[in-house]
Amino acid sequence: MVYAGVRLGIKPQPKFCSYMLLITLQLIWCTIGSATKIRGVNPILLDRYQPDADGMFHCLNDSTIAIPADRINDNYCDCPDGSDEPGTSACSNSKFYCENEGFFPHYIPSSWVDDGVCDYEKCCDGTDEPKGKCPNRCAEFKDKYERERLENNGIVDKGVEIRNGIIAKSQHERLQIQHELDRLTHEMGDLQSKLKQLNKVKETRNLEDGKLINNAFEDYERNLEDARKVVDLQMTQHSDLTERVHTLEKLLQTMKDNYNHNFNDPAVKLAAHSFEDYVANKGILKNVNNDGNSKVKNQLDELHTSFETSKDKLLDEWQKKQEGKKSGSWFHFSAEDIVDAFLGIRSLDESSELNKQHSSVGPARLAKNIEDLESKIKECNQSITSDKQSLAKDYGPNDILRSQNGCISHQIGEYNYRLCFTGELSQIDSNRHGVRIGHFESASFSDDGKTLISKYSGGEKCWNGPIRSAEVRMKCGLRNEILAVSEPEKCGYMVEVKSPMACQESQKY
Ligand code: MAN
Repeated sequence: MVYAGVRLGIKPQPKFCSYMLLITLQLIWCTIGSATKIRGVNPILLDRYQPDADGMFHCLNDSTIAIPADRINDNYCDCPDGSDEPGTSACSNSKFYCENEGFFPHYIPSSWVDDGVCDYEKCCDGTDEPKGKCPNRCAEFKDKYERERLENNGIVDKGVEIRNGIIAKSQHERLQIQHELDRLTHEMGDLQSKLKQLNKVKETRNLEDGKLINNAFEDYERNLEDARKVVDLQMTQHSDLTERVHTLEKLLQTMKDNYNHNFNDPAVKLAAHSFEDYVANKGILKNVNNDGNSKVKNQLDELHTSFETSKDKLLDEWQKKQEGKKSGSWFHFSAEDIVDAFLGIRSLDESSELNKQHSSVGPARLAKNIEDLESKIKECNQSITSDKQSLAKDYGPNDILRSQNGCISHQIGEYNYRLCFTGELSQIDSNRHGVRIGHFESASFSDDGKTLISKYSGGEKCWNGPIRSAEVRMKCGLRNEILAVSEPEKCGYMVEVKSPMACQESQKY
């Protein structure tokens, strides 16, 4: 069936004079402009529907198939591609073009044509049904569309403004973390070099302590040896004298016992009486006993041995302490340092300089200062690691979510869903029992730029199922709100959210 019943076969006549040609072309133009409109055909394809010199139409997808032009839209399907029936429902594979003048044109499946239903969603001009059945509503649709468009663009404009503010805040926070990281890295350098200095002071002091132990014992040993020599000499002299006294006493005793009284020798008599007095006052040596001397000698020997043992023990302990410190400490001197320190070349010189600086600090204070420094370094290290992790984290395009540490929640059915944008997403039941759906992981825009998708993973394991996770799909809106939550797969959730974070200029139309 031919729409409007008008069809003209027109062929330009190239050999006419130019005036006639101009008039003819104008006529032809007018004729094509009005007469060749064919129901269901997109105007850009109209020339393909003009009959050839023999009055034939060639199927669009196969020009070898030709049918008389009056069989276009005759409600009988001739072309395999259905192109001969654009304005009827005769061919199931044909498409009907709704021009929707003043609004957006659309194609609809040919089966919708003349089926008694006004398909206004696609065909606001009502041309999919016979004339008079569906009044043209394109103006009304256009108005509605315009209102929605303006509203959308207004929201996007404001949303983009809010989003820019959020981005600025996030970037400011990023900058602050970067500055803090720089400061901590600098501080770390200082702390480490201070610790190195203090450890060197301690090391040197320990080395010197070791020497002092040796020196102290050397002195003791030398003194002990000298004392022993003196005692030995004294004892020898003492034994000798005792021996001599004993001999003399025995001689005098013999003299006293055996002298002849009849000789009346006054010198002998006096000597005998003096000896008697001497014995009466002091007694005489019964036998020579040197036990006391050997006791003193033994005690000196014991003292020497105990000094030796103590010295060895002390040196052993000191040695162990030194080794324990070297292996237990996270900070290591280079082999060169240690050798130099032992040889007393470089490090000892440096250290004595350092020692001077720290000379007023006692060993306990020094140990405490080292301990404090080590714990500061540990803390500093932890902060550096956490700042680095934070800077490396994916907070979405322009780092937008970095500053978004707030939460929103919404009751849907039996559950209350709580979304902390850069934290946890959880599902709380009516008994206030919460289940963690996931932690914020990363965010990015969908390919069409209309949705900001943030992912939450590592939630609690589902009974007989996977570990919970979710996708939060944010669309442009002026404030953060949860619209809907669904569970398309068991324990795999989808949360629909409105947020200015999802607004982009490209969403305007
Ligand atoms: C809870 C909720 C549901 C989930 C089931 C799985 O009831 O977390 O969302 O589907 O557990 O057992």
